[in-house]
Amino acid sequence: MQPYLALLRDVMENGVDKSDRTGTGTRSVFGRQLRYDLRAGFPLLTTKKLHIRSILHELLWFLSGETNIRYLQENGVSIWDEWATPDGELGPVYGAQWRRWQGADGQVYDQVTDLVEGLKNNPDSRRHIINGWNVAELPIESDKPWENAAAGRMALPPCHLLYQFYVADKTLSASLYIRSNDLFLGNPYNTASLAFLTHMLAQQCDYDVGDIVISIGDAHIYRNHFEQVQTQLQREPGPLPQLRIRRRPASIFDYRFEDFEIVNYEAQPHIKAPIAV
Ligand code: UFP
Repeated sequence: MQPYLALLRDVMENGVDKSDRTGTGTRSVFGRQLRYDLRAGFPLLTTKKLHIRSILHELLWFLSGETNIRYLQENGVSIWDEWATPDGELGPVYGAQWRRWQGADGQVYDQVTDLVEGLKNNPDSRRHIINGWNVAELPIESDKPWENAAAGRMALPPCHLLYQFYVADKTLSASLYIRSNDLFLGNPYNTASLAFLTHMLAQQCDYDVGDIVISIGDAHIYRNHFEQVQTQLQREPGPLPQLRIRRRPASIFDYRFEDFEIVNYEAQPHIKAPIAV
């Protein structure tokens, strides 16, 4: 996870202090890229224990096309609670765009099904894309995000918005564009989530895993995370864990939480930090 730690240092040393929507204040740089070779191990932070449960349940929830927080709550995941209506609705966030992008012609597009078909049948294609940035359904800027969901708009515009996949030598690589990334809390989650998704797609298509590449627009550290970042930078990273997937489900939509096992994950203690809403 050296690229991540180097980016934290880069932002602390070279970033610009900038105000932001949440009123917290950030130190920020624009345009950075992180690359991890999945063959070298599963890219989970070892300098701070991560909550793998939330990451995996959220990814399975995206893939199911769900946009109500019910499934997450049933599984003890609260990361989306702040944004939902009293009925738990979030409007057409990630899952809806991935599985049910509605065109102006009324046709509904399942980007994940199309992606898997394309990866299997036309691996050399340069069009293996999942796009979450559906302009017509973006939220209207508001200090009451749940009003957007109630009006059929996304409660939040996507942060991880453009996925592209690449096959060469029967090896699958993935690239993700994140327009805005909370480096202390968000980025390690986003990295692990992309790694899980890439492993799942590779298993479904009989490919090996290659690299994941994460490109970030506004890469920021919140002011109230500076101390935690210093603590983390003083820690020595350990060897990466490995991912074991216990069975091969019938499709990309049939994975269950219990199918995944992270082995040899030895991380240093969790570091608490407030989330900016
Ligand atoms: N954020 C991430 N990763 C995510 C996600 C959110 O880092 O996957 F959903 C952070 C980035 C930013 C905030 O700090 O949440 C979103 O605020 P904004 O929409 O103003 O960029």
